[in-house]
Amino acid sequence: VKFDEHPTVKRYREIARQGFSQKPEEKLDSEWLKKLALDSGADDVGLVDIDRSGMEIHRKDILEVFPPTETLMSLVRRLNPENIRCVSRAVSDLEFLHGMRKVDAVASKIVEDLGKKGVRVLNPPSGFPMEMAKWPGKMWPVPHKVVAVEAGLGAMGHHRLLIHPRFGNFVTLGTILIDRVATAYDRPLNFNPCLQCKLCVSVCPVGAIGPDGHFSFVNCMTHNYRDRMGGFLDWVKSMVSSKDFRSYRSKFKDSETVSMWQTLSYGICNKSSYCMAVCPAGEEMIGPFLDNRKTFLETVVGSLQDKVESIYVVPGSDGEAHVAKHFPHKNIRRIGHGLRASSVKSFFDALPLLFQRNQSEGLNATYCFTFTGAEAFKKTVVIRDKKIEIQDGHIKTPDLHLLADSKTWLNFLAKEENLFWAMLRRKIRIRGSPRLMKSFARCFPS
Ligand code: B12
Ligand code: SF4
Repeated sequence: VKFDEHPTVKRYREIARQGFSQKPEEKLDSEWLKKLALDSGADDVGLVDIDRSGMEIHRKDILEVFPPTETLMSLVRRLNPENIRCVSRAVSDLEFLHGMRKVDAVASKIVEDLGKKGVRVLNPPSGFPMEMAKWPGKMWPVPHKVVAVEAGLGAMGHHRLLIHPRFGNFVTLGTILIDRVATAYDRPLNFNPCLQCKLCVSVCPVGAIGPDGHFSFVNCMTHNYRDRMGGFLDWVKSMVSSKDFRSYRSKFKDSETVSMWQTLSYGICNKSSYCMAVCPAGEEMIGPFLDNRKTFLETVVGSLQDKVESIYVVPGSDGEAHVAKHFPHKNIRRIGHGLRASSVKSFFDALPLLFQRNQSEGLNATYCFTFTGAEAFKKTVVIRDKKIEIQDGHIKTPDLHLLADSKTWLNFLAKEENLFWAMLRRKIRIRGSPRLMKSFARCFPS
């Protein structure tokens, strides 16, 4: 068969004649693309070009998974607010599970249709699975909230969730990466649907959302993700370090073990997500809040605040202090967050995420770190006014200088190496007051 007569070559040229070809230089009509998304089941859609400044810090990760990306299609799928607001975790979890699956299914449908027309596309997961080999680092290539904001599908609320102007925050998000330029792109909204009512602040059981907008990633994750990722690691640790079933049961109630079974067998379950539940923002959501605020507060917010339930916190964390102060009727369960540094780099990357700002009250100190051995690093950590700052290299006069062999340090963090033994062997050395080291450790309970 002559090359031009080969069935594959002929078919490709046929498709190209119908208006679509695999030539990446041909633009895709944006209205047509959006209609395809809506017809496939999306509730809203927007388009973003990869080159815009809002995508700058995320571009490298996106291009790593799909180098030809030119256009990002942001997808919104509505959630049923009544399910999310329900005091039963099972009802709320079902909605999240379905919501995520639906947005992934919509993305798959669009990808299939575009693929048939010769357009190269990639649909990263809306949530899980994630690139777990990167744990405890950033495991997702595309930040759907950021893309949705750029696509004008909403703005980030006080609670750091995307609020759609009509549907409120009751949405799941997805993104499709496309190898073509589109004829037109969307722009961010010119207002933020967030009402600054701060109900999200008042309902979060672990105080992860501060009134000033501070977000404690680790306190949120420790409680909400009790049955996944770091919570799962903590469970494994509890199990293997128990000498018998009785000792295991002193750490895990039977209801907690079967909860883990449910997450593993049925799908991911959350312990809270209350910040999303109480948010009254969005044209189609605001009615009950505007019409009768008292009833809204009593029924939607109060029912979650009053609920008697287990709240998972790291001992000595701001989360633990918050539950004790604001929700004394809830049961504090002390656990580990499971985020163990796998390298000195990930130790420094994680410090801002793990920082417990209230535990640093009164501490104003500069720490220099020198790591040697397998990983050589010089860093400076400044803790001042309940804030943390990390710089490359050293400043001249630190309050404390820690010098350590990198492997020994990681073993110490994993509680597999005794600090005094490491100091005796001069694998870890401290120049400065040990009191400052203790204050440092208090800011990062594990
Ligand atoms: C990481 C993540 C989390 C983290 C951090 C949340 C955050 N504010 O960024 C945790 C575990 C705390 C979390 C919790 C929840 N999440 Co979440 N999460 C994500 C994820 C994977 C990426 C978020 C992101 O890109 N943030 C944007 C960057 C710019 O935020 P940032 O503040 O600069 O950085 C934060 C993260 O990078 C994170 N981080 C940095 N390094 C590491 C390392 C690890 C190991 C982890 C886990 C996180 C992490 O900490 C930083 C500080 O907050 C997305 C899915 C996706 N692929 O986009 C869903 C997503 C944002 N989550 C979602 C939801 C629904 C939730 C929860 C309600 C729980 C639930 N039921 O699923 C809570 C709400 C908490 C809150 N108020 O934010 C939805 C949001 C929908 C919406 N309306 O906005 C998303 C979009 C999933 C989806 N497809 O719909 N989530
Ligand atoms: S609950 Fe209120 S403050 Fe929090 S995100 Fe929603 S509108 Fe904004």
